[in-house]
Amino acid sequence: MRVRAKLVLDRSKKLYQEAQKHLVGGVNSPVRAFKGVGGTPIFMARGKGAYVIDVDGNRYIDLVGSWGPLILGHVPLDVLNQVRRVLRKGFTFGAPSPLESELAQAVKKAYPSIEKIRFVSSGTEATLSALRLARGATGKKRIIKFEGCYHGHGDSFLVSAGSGAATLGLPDSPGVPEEFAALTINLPYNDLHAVEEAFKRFQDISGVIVEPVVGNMGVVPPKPGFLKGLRDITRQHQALLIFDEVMTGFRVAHGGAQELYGVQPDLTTLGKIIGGGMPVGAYGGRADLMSQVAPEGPIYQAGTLSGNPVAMAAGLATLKDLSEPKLYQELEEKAAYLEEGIRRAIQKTGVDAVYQRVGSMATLFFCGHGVENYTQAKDANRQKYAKFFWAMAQRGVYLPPSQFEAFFLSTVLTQDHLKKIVRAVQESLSETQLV
Ligand code: HOZ
Repeated sequence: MRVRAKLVLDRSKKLYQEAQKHLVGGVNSPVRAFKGVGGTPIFMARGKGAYVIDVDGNRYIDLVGSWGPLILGHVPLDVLNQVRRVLRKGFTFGAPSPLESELAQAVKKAYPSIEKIRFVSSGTEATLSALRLARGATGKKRIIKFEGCYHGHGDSFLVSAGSGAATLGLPDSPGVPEEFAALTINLPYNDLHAVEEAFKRFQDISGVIVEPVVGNMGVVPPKPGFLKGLRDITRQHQALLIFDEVMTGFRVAHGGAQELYGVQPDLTTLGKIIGGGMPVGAYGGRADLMSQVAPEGPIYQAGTLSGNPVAMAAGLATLKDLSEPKLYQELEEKAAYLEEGIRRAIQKTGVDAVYQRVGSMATLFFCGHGVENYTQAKDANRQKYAKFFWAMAQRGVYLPPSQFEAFFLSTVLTQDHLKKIVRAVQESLSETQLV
């Protein structure tokens, strides 16, 4: 693997200095400030296929993929063409347009639990709206979430939250009134007993929201029976089960985690891939629930840019490409090849690390044990991850700048890319060992 003598980031440094004068922390989303790995945030100039190229001209194999949406890599031709086609006709109408139903049908076909859907503009908007619906439909106030799961930045979810909140050590944000936080019951992931106990204790639980495979404390799979157990308990207590599949939707399988694990939730939230790189979110589920949303029902939610043709076109073109039957099998093979290489590298170097993967999402945790919940995730050595991150960047591989985020693989990774990544991991782990 060619190691750059020194990763030159002069332009990134200049741009970051300037950005800090105008943008909060120089960024528009906290993890991008690189507090999790130190150093200067890398400013990106463009992406092409499996690569992302920074403003100093350094080229990296991209394992972030804009945090998940870019499953087809950067600027896939089919998506570009569809976006170009609609752009000429108008960016947004604030009125119904034909592609909304087409995308709805494409999503419903892959997610039988979704009988009706509402498009919004971000994952955060989707989870907030799903929670309002759960409360409105059940007439109950409380919600169960799991420590280290991240469901966007809504008040009810910023309690023991993962992702950037975990990276910055701000899992409970100031500004969330304690009266709101009190309605969120936080439990350890993968702990069904805790869920049963909570339902015994509180009679007013509207639902359980869960990342069916966690991506936001790093990748943590559900233990066998966990999701099915949540399904049974919520049914028993007339509470709703909400799968937050913003990350896992069209990612861990075409039909998401609900297909992979064979558990049907009442409501699902989606985002990322269904917008093909454009800002999008969605919530959907049982028709009797969704029909309680305005204008069919009284539960209010609206959005100026919801269902805009550009996002719908990008999403549709992406889902069309993803409907190719062999694609997920091939992606799985690539991800498995990478996993094997990384596991070998861990063995060879003797570094205390574990690689956890579900489909094309994965995390290399720098700790000597498997991770099943947030307490265990927090054991990971973040200094080592930071060292590893920069060693990989030096070797032309761009990783998430935080231990508590996921690697996302894309379909355009070739055998050659994968070999390069494995070699970079082997060398970077050796360097990391010296920390
Ligand atoms: N919280 C996002 C990933 N889990 C990061 C979003 C971003 O910085 O773009």
